[in-house]
Amino acid sequence: MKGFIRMANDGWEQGWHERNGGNLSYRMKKEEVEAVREELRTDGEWKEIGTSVPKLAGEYFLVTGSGKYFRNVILAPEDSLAVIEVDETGERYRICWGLVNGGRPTSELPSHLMNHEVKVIASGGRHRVIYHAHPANVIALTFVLPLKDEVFTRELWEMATECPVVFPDGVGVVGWMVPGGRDIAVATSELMKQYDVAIWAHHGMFCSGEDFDLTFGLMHTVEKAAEILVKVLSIRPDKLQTITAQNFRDLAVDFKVSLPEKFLYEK
Ligand code: 2HA
Ligand code: ZN
Repeated sequence: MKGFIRMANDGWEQGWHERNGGNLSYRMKKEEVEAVREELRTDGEWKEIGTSVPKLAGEYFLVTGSGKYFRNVILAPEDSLAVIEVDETGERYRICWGLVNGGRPTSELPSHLMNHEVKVIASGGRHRVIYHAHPANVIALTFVLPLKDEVFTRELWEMATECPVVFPDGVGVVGWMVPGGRDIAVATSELMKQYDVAIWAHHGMFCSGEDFDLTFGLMHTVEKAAEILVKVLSIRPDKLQTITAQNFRDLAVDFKVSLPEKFLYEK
């Protein structure tokens, strides 16, 4: 709970969560559920998730509330956050704790849970955090770069030597879609099979990770690279020099990461 609150507040302080923007979810460990079992209600009404996540049957999540402000999480977590339980079919959830003044879990619950399901499988259960934010520089780039995974990945990698080490699998991009529903959840979770980062054009970004440090750090690294790229493009439209495809291959050897060749095209 402390880690979740700190991450929410750090995101607020970064300026990624205007008003009620963004949402965060954490898949609780069995022992964490047991440690707070006495606090968990079992009389909540079962409600439709709006999609199906059978691999998450019986799992508990700590999530931000719909319409709640990240800015307020640190002041009143019991008002801003909820613990929810997914039913045995993976179709419904119920609120077990929090949202003391009413409300429901994040409007992006279908995307969060479908991403969690994909990541439980892809990471062998290690990934537990899904984070959605509205960082300005990544959003700005979705107006000027082609909305292609290869272009975003390569341009972001070039902006800081550490980038390909932090997100060696690259980033995926979803064209503009109506948020909050199943369609954008399906498109995002499809990308999450390959990537830990999915960018929503003209909206924001989703990151997945094992814990709060890694997931916040991933969002921070991608947004920092985007900020540098915005500055570079603002200073002059063409780079005078950059990190080359061969530089990335050399880096991959020393840093023991594998960088897919689809991102190392000749320009
Ligand atoms: O306002 O960020 O995508 C919450 C959101 C919806
Ligand atoms: Zn959003």
